[in-house]
Amino acid sequence: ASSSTLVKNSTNHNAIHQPVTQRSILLSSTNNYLSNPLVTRLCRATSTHSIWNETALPDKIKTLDEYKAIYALSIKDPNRFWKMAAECLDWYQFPTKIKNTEFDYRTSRGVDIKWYEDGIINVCYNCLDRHIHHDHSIAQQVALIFEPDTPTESRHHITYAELLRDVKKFANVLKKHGVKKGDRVTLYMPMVIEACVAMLACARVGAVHSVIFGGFSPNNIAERISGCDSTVIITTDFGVRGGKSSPLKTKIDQALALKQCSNVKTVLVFERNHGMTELKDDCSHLRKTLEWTDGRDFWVHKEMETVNDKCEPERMNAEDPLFILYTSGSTGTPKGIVHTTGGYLTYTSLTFKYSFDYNPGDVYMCTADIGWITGHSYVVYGPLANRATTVIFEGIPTYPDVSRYWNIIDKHEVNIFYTAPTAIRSLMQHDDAYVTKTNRQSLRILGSVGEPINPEAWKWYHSVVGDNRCPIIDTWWQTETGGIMISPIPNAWELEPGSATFPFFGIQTQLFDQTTKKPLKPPNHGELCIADSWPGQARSLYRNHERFVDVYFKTYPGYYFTGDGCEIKPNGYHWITGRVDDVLVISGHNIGTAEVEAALEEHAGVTEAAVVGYPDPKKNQGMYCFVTLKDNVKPSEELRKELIRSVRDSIGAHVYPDVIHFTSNLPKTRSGKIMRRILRKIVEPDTSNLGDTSTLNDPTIVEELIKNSPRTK
Ligand code: 6R9
Repeated sequence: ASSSTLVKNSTNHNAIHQPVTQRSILLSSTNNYLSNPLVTRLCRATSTHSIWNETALPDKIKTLDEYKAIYALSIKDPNRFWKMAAECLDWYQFPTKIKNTEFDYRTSRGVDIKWYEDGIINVCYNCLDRHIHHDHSIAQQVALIFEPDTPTESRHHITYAELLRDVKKFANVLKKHGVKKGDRVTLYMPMVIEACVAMLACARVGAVHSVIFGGFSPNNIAERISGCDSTVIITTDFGVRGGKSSPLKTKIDQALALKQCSNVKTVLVFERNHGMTELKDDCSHLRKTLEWTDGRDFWVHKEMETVNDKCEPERMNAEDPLFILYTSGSTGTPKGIVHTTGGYLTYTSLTFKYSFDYNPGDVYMCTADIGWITGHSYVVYGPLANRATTVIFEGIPTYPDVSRYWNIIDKHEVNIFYTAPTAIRSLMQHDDAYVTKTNRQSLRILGSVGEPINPEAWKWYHSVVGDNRCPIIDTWWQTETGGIMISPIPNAWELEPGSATFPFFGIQTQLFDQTTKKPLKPPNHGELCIADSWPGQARSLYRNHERFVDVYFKTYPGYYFTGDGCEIKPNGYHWITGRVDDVLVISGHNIGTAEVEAALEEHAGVTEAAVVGYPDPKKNQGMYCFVTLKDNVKPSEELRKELIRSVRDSIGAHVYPDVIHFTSNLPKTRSGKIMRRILRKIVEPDTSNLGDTSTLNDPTIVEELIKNSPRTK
């Protein structure tokens, strides 16, 4: 079959779209969407005339009213809404069934999620071929801009045509090594263009990729390879970050030496930045030290010479798995989150388009590593599906100095920049001049993801980085949700520092009381659940549907449980208050640790704070605050008192930090999340079994904290 048989789905299938006014949506609706107070409020506030034509989704969401109108429709008639969303992609066969989902584990069907189930589509085709197919001039548009760890003058740009050619050739290399539709392929790659090539090539041939973050150790790698029975590994010889090289291929060798990985037949090794001879550090001196297993290990650049550049995309069912991604950090064995094809691409594509207000020609940069979900959804799939130009950054924000991000923004004239609060907090502790000496006039939109962004960091990001000009798009979502769930739409409504504002189309938030397990009507604060399915959500855990149901669907039957706390204010704005296991109950008061952290971080001397509880016979729990200070600030008794005072001033007199522990660093996962699980154990104190600390950025910090904690003395 040739790709020319693909249909561009516009209005050429059966549905007759009746123009429906908002009033008629409101009045004619009999289903329970109206019982959702948020929806009711949104509908009531909406004008009575239709503000969009309702036959196709608009290119942009410009106003709150427009959002409200579309949101109301997306909840009232998800089949219609998500059909229109799917029309933004090209399908070999457009689905006749849109939504077919069950969240209630107590039913005979059980938890079961299917979207577009009879649709046939290929993700790689939609990210690459499609754009060129519809407009030949796109072939010459830059798809990826590579920014190497060492900021050299040289630019490495790759166009859509070049990326497609490389992907097709590499897809043929995969086929040559026996990779077939449905096979699992593990990627262990740094942030280089070749990582995108490898992911897209898997998608092209229908293989299921499992990307492991480049910082993981051989034991963790082995666990993740055997967990999904990968027989083919894709890696690079080396990765370079912050001026240091890391021997990725050697770590794979060590992982494969472990018994559980004996099924691996093939290791495909990219040369770091093959052919980029102008790079100062091309690792050629290290290459000589590599061990090589003949018959198992292959250089990709040599394999690429043996294949041609013709490769038809595999026709995939919408519900065929696209990738597995192991989630980081918490207890137990890692969870292999499974995402599928049609719904995932529809969702990441639409959220990218609206949340970042992407315009053709914009340069977009997301600093997340492709080893995390943000790298999957908003470095690779979402941007490419929208024909974006994306900067792939190999390095770290502090190398060669703390101006690096802002220099990259100037160098490539980045318009949309998406990063994490942990990076913002680490950069804001240095002199503002590191930012202000750069131009940054190209910036239009600033995004945030990964943790609650405290108002201090939000304001710094907004005023210092964005010159008070760029909206801060605080996007709340999870590996399990596939894409952005709660986020502002740029310039469509007012922002409040620290609030992710409103749910995306089709997302029905519902709060519950942690103790009574009863639903709560906003305005309120409770545990955040999602009432109905959306196309981007994970379908299961790899070969462990039972655990999937246990973790996400048992706490509140009929709902997806996020594990996060949320406050919905009277104006409908959503404030994520952190993981619900981070709520402290002190003398009958519920206190969100994120709130206390934000209060501490408002103090001019503080860089970052992490607050956990410990058992206290009188108050139920005591409050323990780990605090890191700015370069020039010294810990003192005076400062301790000041911090306690500012917490009480900011939240209330009932909130009293019992311990302030000044430290040089905090235990974080490599994606930058503070591991509160470990901090909780330290202060309990229960340091005999700290669980898995191997995913920490700097495991030695744990010993130091134990040594200096008054609770372990
Ligand atoms: C995308 C990603 C998910 C958890 C999530 C929440 C926290 C992410 C946030 C946020 C507040 C935001 N989180 N974004 N909290 N505001 N904008 O990070 O996925 O690595 O699976 O983490 O991260 O606690 O539950 P993942």
